[in-house]
Amino acid sequence: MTLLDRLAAVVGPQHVLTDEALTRGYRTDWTGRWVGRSMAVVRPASTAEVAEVVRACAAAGVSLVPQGGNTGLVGASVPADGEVVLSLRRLNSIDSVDPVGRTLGAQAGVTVADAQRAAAAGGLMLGIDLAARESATLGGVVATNAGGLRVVRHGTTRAQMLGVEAVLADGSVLRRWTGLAKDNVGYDLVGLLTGSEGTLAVITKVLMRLVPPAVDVHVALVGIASLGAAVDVLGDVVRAGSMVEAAEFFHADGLALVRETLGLRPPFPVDHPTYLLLELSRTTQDDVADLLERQGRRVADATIDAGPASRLWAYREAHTEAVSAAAASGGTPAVKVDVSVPPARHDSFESELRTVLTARFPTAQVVTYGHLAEGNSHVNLLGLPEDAAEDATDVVLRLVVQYGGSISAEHGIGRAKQRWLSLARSPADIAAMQAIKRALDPQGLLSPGVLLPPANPE
Ligand code: 2HG
Ligand code: ZN
Repeated sequence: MTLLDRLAAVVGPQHVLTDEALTRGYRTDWTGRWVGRSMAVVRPASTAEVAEVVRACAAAGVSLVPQGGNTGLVGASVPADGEVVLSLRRLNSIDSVDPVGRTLGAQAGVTVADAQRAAAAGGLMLGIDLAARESATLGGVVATNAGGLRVVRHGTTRAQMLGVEAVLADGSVLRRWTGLAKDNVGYDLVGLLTGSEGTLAVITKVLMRLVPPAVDVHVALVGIASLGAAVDVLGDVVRAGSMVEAAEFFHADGLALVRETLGLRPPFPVDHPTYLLLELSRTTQDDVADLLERQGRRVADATIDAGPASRLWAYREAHTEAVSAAAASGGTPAVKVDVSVPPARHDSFESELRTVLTARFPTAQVVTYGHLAEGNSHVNLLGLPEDAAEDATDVVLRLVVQYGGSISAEHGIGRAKQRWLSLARSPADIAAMQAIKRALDPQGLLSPGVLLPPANPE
């Protein structure tokens, strides 16, 4: 029996896709920058089927790439050179919402938006939110330790994790599923699999904590002179004891792209260099207005809406789509570099970045936006010649390191940043990660070339 026959026997022939046209969407990442070859796309419907698929691939010595909603931006969810794509999207049921223990248990292919709706129906909230919520899956956000819009309030995905079920490279099923806030037995394998980018196991189920819902929410969009001024305003707002649910930023050039793509009206009568979007809870319109009033001339203009304030959020959330539309009209995908720096140095980092990049790559348009509280800039480069992508990424990442920042804030390393790992982690650290990889996946079957260099054959 060939591997394809065996896979078809496990999941049903209609769930083993080999046709180039049918597999294309699974082989191409969201940015269009990463397009790979795949032996087949396999779509199991249960943990048992995932385990069988992994066992069959292991026996045949064929590598696998687990994939959720395929919204990742670093090439980690698509194959490179013939790997089987293991799509988890059919594992899409929510097992439980426990309003007393405040947990949600769900299969890996449940979308973030569906999990949010289930949590809300139980009177609670998922601590994770991101613009790709309707397509991104829980397994994917766990595999990447995604950040998103609510890290300032609830932390990253790792901070939401109570348990996980995952299929290891030998087909065995690891399950940590107590749901207890206090459970201190042994190594933190749940934390380890969170952010492992598909290299250590295939996540099949997740048990996440739920948080109290944000109430009396107001959103302010603030026009401001600089990123530094935005950091200062946020600092004052935090020190005033306000409950900050989100703090985002973008600049005039990004807003222009968003307005063009979505056909939106400008938020203010005049443009401002930078915009701060603040979401606060347990507050009133008047309190938010007073808070901003006290900022004096730092705040050039502001508009406040009651939550969910989708009209104001659209200006920030549509940036990814607007950049992608602009890149498509220019003919090359944008170069996307997700980084973080200490917030106090964020403004000088961005200023120096623009200077350095435009001096070296005169045709580049540098569009940044991101999550202010974590000093997290999404650096998007348009108008770069395709052969300059690596060099431009190198310039960004080296500057980030000089500023004491991280070369991956929330998107992961994937294939995109693999060659820069040693900028961010010491040899001893990388050796420890490689030892873990070898212990859990001795054949190097899972997502080869993602995060770590592919293992040398022994
Ligand atoms: C966001 O914050 C996402 O909108 C995507 O992390 C970032 O488009 C990007 O570079
Ligand atoms: Zn982001």
